Formats: sequence, structure tokens, C-alpha cells
Amino acid sequence: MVEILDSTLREGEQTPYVNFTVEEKVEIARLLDRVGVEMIEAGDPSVSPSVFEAVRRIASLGLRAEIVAHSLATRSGIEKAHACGVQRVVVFYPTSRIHLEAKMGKGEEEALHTIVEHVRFARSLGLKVRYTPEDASRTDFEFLVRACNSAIEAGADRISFADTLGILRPHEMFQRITELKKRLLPCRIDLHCHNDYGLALANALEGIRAGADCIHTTVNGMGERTGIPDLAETVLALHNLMGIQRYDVRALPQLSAYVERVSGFFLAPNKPITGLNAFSHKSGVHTNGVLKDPRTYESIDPAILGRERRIVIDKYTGKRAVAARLAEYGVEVDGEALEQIVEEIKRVGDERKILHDADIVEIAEQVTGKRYDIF
Ligand code: HCA
Ligand code: CU
Repeated sequence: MVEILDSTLREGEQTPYVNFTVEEKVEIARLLDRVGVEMIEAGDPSVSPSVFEAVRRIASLGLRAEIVAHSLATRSGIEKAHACGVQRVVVFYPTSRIHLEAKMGKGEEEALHTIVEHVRFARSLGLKVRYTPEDASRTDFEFLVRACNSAIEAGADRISFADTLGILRPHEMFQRITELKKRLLPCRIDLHCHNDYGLALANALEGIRAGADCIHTTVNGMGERTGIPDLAETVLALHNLMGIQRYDVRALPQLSAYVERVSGFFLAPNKPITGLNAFSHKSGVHTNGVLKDPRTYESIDPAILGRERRIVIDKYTGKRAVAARLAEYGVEVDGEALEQIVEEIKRVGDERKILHDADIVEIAEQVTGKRYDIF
């Protein structure tokens, strides 16, 4: 069974200039629970008092999702996670040589010791443990296997394969997870894929195909640098492309819009699923097709998300779309008049003017010499 862990409240809050209030985090957690994600990564309680408070509040809500706290491999970090009342803690500690040498100033043996000690400590407090080998994708494979198996022996039941810099290509992700599955002791495998080359979701899906268990997401794809897979894109890929229909697809647009508003992190119009243009059609060829049968240019029915299709009228648009738009206002035109209206729309469009519906009706009035009282 494929699972989703949403990390909007942890990875997502690592987006430059994004900070949520405790109340906003509680609301986001509730909306995530409505979508039905299996795990919510609520934050690293060591970051600040407000992050601590948010994790504590969310852990006490009684949500369906398992609530997870993130922590460096330190006793105080794990103790704080425990004090928040979460079910699971993430112990993260890097394994790549560059991170160990340049950042931590530690050797591999020392790293193994630290990982084991802190996984054990977390287990001794009764917490479930996920171990994250940070920068796993750039880690010597034999050492990665040793680090993960040491963590599993110490009590971790999940490993997060972190492509921290988003450098893998999908076929490489498939190979790595296939190998890891052969070499790791029994555990579940999470996929934490960064989007530096725009490959995060593709990598996650290949990891799942190779037998991994869980995809990490954030709402609107937020996170360090270019973020990680977007929750809505992930859910729709599972829902439409893989037939996994466990999540509440309709709850996604509201969640995305809420997070957009409170984060000030605005969506690009071409953002899949939740972006303004995701269900917009423009050229004459496309609009003609969609008006005859939406399946010509829509693989996703916007209605399953509670969204509506949008036909943009400008110089690319043909007669059918213009006639349909005017008909919405009770204006019936055809033949010569319709052709003249489309011509005028093309002329105005060439001047790069944006045409609102009122402008289109006005053009129809000019052409037909009639008056349409539409507003
Ligand atoms: C980071 C840590 C992390 C951890 C991922 C995970 C990463 O660098 O901030 O716990 O699965 O990308 O390695 O987000
Ligand atoms: Cu990350």
C-alpha cells in the first residue's frame, strides 16, 4: 500500500520567508487529515517555542494521521519530540562523505555510533522511529546500507531515502530502491525527493515502482530551494494514473488555496492540478475540441476537484468558443455576424489587450447594431 507523508509543516516551513502561526498549522493539519494522508510531519520542536507548541497541539488533536516530529540526532531534540506527545520521531543524520566531513566534522564510524545511540534513545522513550540518512543519494552505497541496517537493528522501523539535493534521475531512483530493498533488514522505505531538476514526483513514482512504501509531499510543493513533490499532484497521479483512490481529491483545492494565502507563496498559473491554467483552454483547435467533448484535451475532469474548466477568449479562439461564450449571456449570433465578431476579437487581441466578457459582448453589439442588456 502506497502511503503519503505530508511535510508542509516541517519541510514546507523551510521555504524562504514562509512562517505559519500555530493556529494556521492546526488548520493545515486538519485539512491534511481530511485529504487522508497517512502521516503528518508537524515540525522539529527544537527549532523554536512556536514550532514546539504547534507540534504539541497537533499531536493532541486526535487526527487519523500519525503525527511525526523531526529531530537531529541529539538527546535534547528527541526529548522535546517526546514531550510534544507525538507517536513517531525522525532521527536524521547525514551519511554522505561531503556532509560528514564538511558539515559534521565526523568520520563514518562516529556517525554510525551517533545514529545507533539516538535511535535507541528514542525507542527507550517509547517512540516509533524513522531514521533519515540525509543526502542518502550521494552516499557510498555500502555505507548507506550499513547505516540503515544499524538504525533498523537499533529499533527504527522506517528509513527515509533522502535525495536531499534532487540529483537522481528516475531510472537511478528505481535502481537504488531495488538494491536497497534487497539489502535492508525488514523496514518500510520513505522517499524524500527534492525538486531541483523538476524530477521530484517522477523520482518518487519510480521509487514506488521499485517497492518503496511512502512519498513525502508538501502542499504547493514548498520546501528548501525548489521544494519536494506537491501533495495535489501526487494524489492525482496516484488517483488517475495508478488507480489508488483512497484520498479525498475534493479537499485538495481548498487546502492549496489556504496554504497559498497564509504562506504568501503564490502558485504559478501553470502549476498542475491547482494552478489557474490547469483547466484552461485557449486555441481554436483546443476550445473547439473541449466544447464538443472535454475528454479531447482533459485527462483530469476538473469536477472531481470541484474546479471548473475555463475557456480563454482572445485572438487564438475560434467561432465555436465565442458563440458559446456569448450564448452564456443570452446573445445568439451566427453566420456573417459571428465571423465579424471573431475577426474583431483577433484584431483587438493582436494589440495584446485582454478581453473580458463585457468586451466580447460590446464587440457583438458593435457588429450587430443591437443592444444586449446583460448586466
Ligand atoms: C534537510 C533534511 C531533509 C530530511 C528528509 C527526511 C532532507 O536537509 O533539511 O527526513 O526524509 O531533505 O534530507 O529534509
Ligand atoms: Cu528535504
